[in-house]
Amino acid sequence: MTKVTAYIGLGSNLATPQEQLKAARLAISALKDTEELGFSSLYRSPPMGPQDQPDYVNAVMAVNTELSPITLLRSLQKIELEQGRVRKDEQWGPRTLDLDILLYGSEVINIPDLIVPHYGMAVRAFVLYPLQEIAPSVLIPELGLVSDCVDKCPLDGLERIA
Ligand code: ROI
Repeated sequence: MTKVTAYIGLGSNLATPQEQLKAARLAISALKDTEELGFSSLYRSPPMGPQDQPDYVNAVMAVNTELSPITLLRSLQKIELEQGRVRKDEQWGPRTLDLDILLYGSEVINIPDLIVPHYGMAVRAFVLYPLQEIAPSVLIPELGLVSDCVDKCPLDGLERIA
């Protein structure tokens, strides 16, 4: 199998978000045929969507992986569940852990459970700014350079956590 560089978005706004992201980072690094290449700073961001929920902590992780996109997705969903994620009916409600495949090499993927590049990533400050920190010159298929997307994206209250 060939190795692909994938970027994963991490988010949490329940149950000590910084600890959730730390645990998720370890779990992702421990996945079969997967190694960590980079991890951004942590960022605090006001909730996008319903406002009656806590602020989020967000980060982006780069990995080299031999897992297929769908196997990577299922592995990330397992980690979400292991860290206590409960899927509720509310679409944009609070969550202990959200792991999204943002990019998988330069592939464009559109299958029932997985759309890559992640929809909305080009306009979400809490995705673009951490991604830019670890991969400023990466190309988002069909959207352009991360750094160009950042230039068009307001911070929306995003703050790097010292
Ligand atoms: N808002 C922020 N700031 N960060 C997130 O990770 C995040 N994730 C979500 C929704 C509910 C859309 N809002 C978010 O899934």
